[in-house]
Amino acid sequence: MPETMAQLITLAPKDFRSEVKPTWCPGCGDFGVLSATYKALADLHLKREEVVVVSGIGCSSRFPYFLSTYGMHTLHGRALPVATGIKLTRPDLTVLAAGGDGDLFSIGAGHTPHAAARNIDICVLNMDNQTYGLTKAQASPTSLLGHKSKSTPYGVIAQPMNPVLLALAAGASFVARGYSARPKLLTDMIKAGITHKGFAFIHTQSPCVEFHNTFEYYDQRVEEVPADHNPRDLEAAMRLALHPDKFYVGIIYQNERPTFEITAHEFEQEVRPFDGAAYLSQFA
Ligand SMILES: Cc1ncc(C[n+]2csc(CCOP(=O)(O)OP(=O)(O)O)c2C)c(N)n1
Ligand code: SF4
Repeated sequence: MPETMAQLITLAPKDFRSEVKPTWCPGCGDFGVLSATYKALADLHLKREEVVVVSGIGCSSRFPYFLSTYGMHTLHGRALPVATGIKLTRPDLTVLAAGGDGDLFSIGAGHTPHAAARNIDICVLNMDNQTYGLTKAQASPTSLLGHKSKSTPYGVIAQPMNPVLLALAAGASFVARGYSARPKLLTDMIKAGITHKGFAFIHTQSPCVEFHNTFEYYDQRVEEVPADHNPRDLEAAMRLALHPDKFYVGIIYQNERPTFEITAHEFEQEVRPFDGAAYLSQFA
């Protein structure tokens, strides 16, 4: 088919489904994030070969299998360094990183704030179910105080991490929240995050119906970001993130600054032109 004809074809959400049927439990919140991603990619008129989805390990990290785009299921906690490498090498691609609260805030917690600070242009889909679903429900860094699990039979005694506050404090240039049970809003957040030039962090409450079903809990607490909220105001964004009872969904913060791949490229070109032959001669 001529290139021009191929360009005219717009893919439907179903075209982003792979042949692999999701292995998640029926009702798992991650289905909502996956459908919203199919819809967002189709709405943005992206082609399958223009997108790479990278993940770590966990139920949520099975994400790349279920998309017909390029994908990489890496090591536990290592989605962001791999996604960063892909974006640096191929800045033309849309790079998504998918992972759970464990993957991004336990074992991968060393990478998340640094990727945000660098402002690498990738979009992170964090599916937070407040537990380690894959390994059968140990407590995670976002489990609430008192949460009983196999690893905390008397209840969690540590304060939970606040992923939205952490992303804001680390310097993410786009921070949004979604909820699996609100697919339309979640699709809009994913579209906005992909379109944003810089590190986009989308925190989604995505309940684990098998071990820690919090749908009812979040149904009672989820509220849209107030209409008069200014997403460029970092302090106002932090106040929303810190609200003790409400769980604000929508764009919490957005600002523009140079992305890491552009700064790195300019550095290579202007500050330290790379002499490949001289570099290799050190190892001769
Ligand atoms: C190096 C390493 N340590 C531990 C594990 C075991 N492990 C697999 S998934 C997981 C936690 C997953 O939790 P989360 O990222 O929240 O994903 P969920 O399954 O809840 O979607 C752990 C501890 C592993 N696979 N590799
Ligand atoms: S164990 Fe929980 S997180 Fe994993 S697929 Fe089942 S419902 Fe989803």
